[in-house]
Amino acid sequence: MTENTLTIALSKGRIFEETLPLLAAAGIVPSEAPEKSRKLIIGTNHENIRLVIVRATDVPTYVQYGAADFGIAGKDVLIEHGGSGLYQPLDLHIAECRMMVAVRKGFDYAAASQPGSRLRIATKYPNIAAEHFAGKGVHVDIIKLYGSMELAPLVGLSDAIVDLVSTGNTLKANGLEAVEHVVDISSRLVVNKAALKTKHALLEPIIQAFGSAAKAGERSFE
Ligand code: PRT
Ligand code: MG
Repeated sequence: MTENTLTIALSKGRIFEETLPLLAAAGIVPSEAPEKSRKLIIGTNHENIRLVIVRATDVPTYVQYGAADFGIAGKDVLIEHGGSGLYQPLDLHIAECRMMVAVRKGFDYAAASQPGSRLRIATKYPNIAAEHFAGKGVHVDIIKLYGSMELAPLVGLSDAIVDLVSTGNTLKANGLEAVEHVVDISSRLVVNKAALKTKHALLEPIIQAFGSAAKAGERSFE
């Protein structure tokens, strides 16, 4: 791509939905909704700005390698990925949730998580989980899963899970309960470090507009 074009990496679903108002604040309107289209590259009302629709966990990779100039990714994804090659100027306060430890209702987590004890943890977030339990002095066997973590304690795959919780409905529907807070999660703007220099004139007003819109959104929840 040339220096006067911009490629933005976004995932479908909640991040796309919650990013639309931020894009609008920067004067950018996608020409179609990714939910309704099978296209992976979506144009906008600006001839030189396009969106690429990727898996949430792939957003940092596209931005790191410069295949996208910037993108929006959850802090969960960014901690697991590591921040290399990425400039993270803004917390956008969208797609907010909490990373929690959860267990089957009735499981005595307090007793099972004493320093020196050993737990089996199923999670999509092995790095975050390992660091959390290392900090508590608890030994863990981590079982990496790619989805539906809630099933693992129900069928004896693990003692506990480390997963994201927003309403708590998924845990409740599966007879699980959150027993420990790991980290608060929200989505961040991530910018390719080289693009920040070579495309500064194009990027700066968008970063400014996202920043103001994110702050305004934050105030409206107070
Ligand atoms: O779904 P897919 O496998 O394609 O990818 P993904 O799950 O990584 O993407 P997506 O779009 O579901 O999530 C994108 C980002 O949204 C995540 O990286 C988080 O930063 C953020 N986010 C905010 C959430 C949630 N809230 C959330 N509740 N991501 C996932 N969940 C899941 C959670 O894992 C659990 O299964 O929703 C379920 C719990 O929700 P409640 O409301 O029942 O508590
Ligand atoms: Mg999902």
